[in-house]
Amino acid sequence: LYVLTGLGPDDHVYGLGMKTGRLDRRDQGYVMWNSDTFGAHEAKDPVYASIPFYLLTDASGAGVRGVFVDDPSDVIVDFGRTYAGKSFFSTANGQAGFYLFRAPRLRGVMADYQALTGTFPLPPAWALGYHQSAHTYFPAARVLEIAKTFRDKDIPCDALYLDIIHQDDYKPFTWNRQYFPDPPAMIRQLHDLGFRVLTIIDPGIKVDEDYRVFEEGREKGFFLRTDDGKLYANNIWPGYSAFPDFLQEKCRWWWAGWHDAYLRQGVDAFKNDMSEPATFNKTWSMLYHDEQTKMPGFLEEGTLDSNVVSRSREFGAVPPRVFHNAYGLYESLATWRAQEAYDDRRPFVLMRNTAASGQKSTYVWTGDTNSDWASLRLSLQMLLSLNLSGFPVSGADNGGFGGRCSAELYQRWTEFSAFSPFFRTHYYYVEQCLDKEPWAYGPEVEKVIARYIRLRYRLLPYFYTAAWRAREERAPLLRPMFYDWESAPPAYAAVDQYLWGPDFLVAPVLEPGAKGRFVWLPPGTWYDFWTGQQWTSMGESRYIQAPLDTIPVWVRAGRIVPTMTTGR
Ligand code: MIG
Repeated sequence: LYVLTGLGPDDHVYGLGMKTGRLDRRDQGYVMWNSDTFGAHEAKDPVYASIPFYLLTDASGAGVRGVFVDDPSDVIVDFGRTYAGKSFFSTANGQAGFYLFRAPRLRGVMADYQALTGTFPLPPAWALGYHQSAHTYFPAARVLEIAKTFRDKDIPCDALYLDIIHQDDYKPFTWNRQYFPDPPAMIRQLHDLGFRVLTIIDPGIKVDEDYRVFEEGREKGFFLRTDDGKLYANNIWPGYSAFPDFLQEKCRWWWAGWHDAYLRQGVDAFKNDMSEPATFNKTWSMLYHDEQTKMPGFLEEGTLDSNVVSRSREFGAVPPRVFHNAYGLYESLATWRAQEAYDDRRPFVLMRNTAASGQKSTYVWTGDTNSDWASLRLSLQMLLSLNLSGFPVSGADNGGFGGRCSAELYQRWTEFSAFSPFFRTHYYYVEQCLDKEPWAYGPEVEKVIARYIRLRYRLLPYFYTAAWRAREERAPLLRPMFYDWESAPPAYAAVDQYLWGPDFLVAPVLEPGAKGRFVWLPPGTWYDFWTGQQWTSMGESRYIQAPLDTIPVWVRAGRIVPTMTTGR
């Protein structure tokens, strides 16, 4: 299927969720193919998630259009990159499932898209607090030490994460008993200290006859097979591994059931990783189907081989090219269901890969970002775009995942993350990577980091309410300026600032060494959040001072900001 449409001279294009490049997708082209892209830079495509929904607007007030290509295969979209003045999408799948939207305003198209594909569930309140995570949080003593340090220092924090090293030999649903001899006891202590505990779950199940998850899955026919009916395996963290066929509903229920042991031990929620799905053996060398697009045709990241077949009662036999982008989405349904079936908690599933409609069972983080300034800027773009694509509760690893984060970047990034929807620090363990606990950079930096974490909690009643409203209104939580000022041309240029919820105007500092920055103050009256000074703007740009410990923030006049004390 190949659909070519005109692109007006003044059209702006937004959407596609987590993608690189500029927020305005005009003159850019993208491939939908969920990929494990460690350290993705600004020009890398595809990355982790694929949401083939986009919006077109020319800011004239003549109306906003939307396109949703309802296809989880390797859809290509292009907005004037290949043909000047023309936009197209194409799918190799040959399915003709696409939807066109039209509404007077952006918000109408966003609401209609979500009426079709779903609206995010309100997360548990703790999910909107501060979270701390690292690849290196083991053994139990280290986890408890981090938890106690937060409490000793009176720095609020709601959740700690255990990464793949908590497992025995990287086998999902097991514990490394050397590092974690008594998980329920450790989790009880963490609960007593006021933390939620999340564990990571990867889909790769080690091929090992002494491993019950593998044995059971094989017996019941729940793993993906090759086209000649053999069990399929590829190399990933545990070594050769089989992959659940999540398109089978029965397989999802079975997978959900394996979470019960964790839940009984006290685990509160889950992070799902590697379900692009990622594999270590690089397999498909050539994928893209449209030579006219001039898209780079090579896939650099490993995934399932092309001879794999999903076989389910629901969908029949489906090749991986077709189900690829939906694999993680179907896994998230199982992870969600496990929590829903267990008790009356609000489920929480954190994932980096997803597809359209994934918003019903997934909160998104932007994957393995670098600790550099370009990645901070890219993260803002990705979060704004996810917010325009139905995924408001999303965040980037605060400070970046891999690489050495400078003290300056760590502070600026934290200032931004405190005013983003999902606020979690997470980092890698390689030697080149510095620790990123709030106190890791010494007392001067700690003061700044702690101040922003505390501020986040002070403002939680406002932001939790904002989340509820975003759900009711199917609106973004991180709002690009043009969401509210659709007919003001500067709003389309001011993509390095945003509204956090409906009433906070935030202009993060995104450059090293900066002592301030230009901010477009939209028409109206604004209160400087720090000084209370009143600014009335006709819609002009002003240079605003921003010393290292200060992120420029204003509150809309005439609004009430509910706050709370944290007892700290
Ligand atoms: O191949 O589990 O994005 O958050 O810490 C890397 C280890 C695997 C990638 C995830 C990251 C996680 C890491 N994982």
